[in-house]
Amino acid sequence: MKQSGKVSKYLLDLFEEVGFAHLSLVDPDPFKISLENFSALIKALDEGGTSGFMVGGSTAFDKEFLDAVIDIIKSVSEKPVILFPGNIAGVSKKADAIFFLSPLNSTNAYYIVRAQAIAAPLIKKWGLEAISLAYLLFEPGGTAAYVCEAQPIPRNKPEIAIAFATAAELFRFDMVYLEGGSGAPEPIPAKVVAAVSKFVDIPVIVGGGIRTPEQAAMMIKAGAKVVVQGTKYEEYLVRGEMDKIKNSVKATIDAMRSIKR
Ligand code: 1GP
Repeated sequence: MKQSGKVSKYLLDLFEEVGFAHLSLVDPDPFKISLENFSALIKALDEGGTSGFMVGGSTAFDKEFLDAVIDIIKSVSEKPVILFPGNIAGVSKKADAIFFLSPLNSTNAYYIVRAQAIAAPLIKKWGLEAISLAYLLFEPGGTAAYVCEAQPIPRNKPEIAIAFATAAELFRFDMVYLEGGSGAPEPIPAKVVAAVSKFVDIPVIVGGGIRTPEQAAMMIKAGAKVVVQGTKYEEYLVRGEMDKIKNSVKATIDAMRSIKR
């Protein structure tokens, strides 16, 4: 991974000093979340020890809502906000960086490179830090795989995951994301994460269906450098169970840390 700006340096320093990063994903979809209690969610995630925030999703693009979400995060936390766009409308200059991502196992050139090409000149003009990310979607696929017309990688085929992740490395992507799908019933099997992490030299991010501290720790043990969680905390927000969020993140990070001790 190249150190291309402040956020990549921040992540690389975390990998070096702590061994991993924990990113909290917020889907700026007004049909999914309301801004009531949203700053309390961010504060709890921050105090629980998350390393930063990813903002993005596959559906409902409301630019004003996206900007409002970023403003709230930045008013509550000093940790970086990284865009995780599902389409062109997921880009905002208010963020600290963008995961400039390509779903390599999509079957549609629009999602692989054409949307990114349309957004790229503006991203460069703004000086928004771009961290290139190969995005690999696994079965059962979920909304992201459906929307970007992916052919999801079978969960029992580490060799296919290795093939795509190695292609990402040879293309000089900064990182590779193994995506199990937001809200997936189970995370990607640890043995797939381990096989990919062992074979490629670029940092591996894992997300989708990671709910328990043990599952998160298992991903770090398997060699992932970043664990992403979204649905679990969004559910607390929707149910108004704000008191549970901070301890839940803290328990997750403690479990991940115990692997590195
Ligand atoms: C989705 O991998 C992320 O892109 C997070 O997944 O919402 O299941 O935590 P969850």
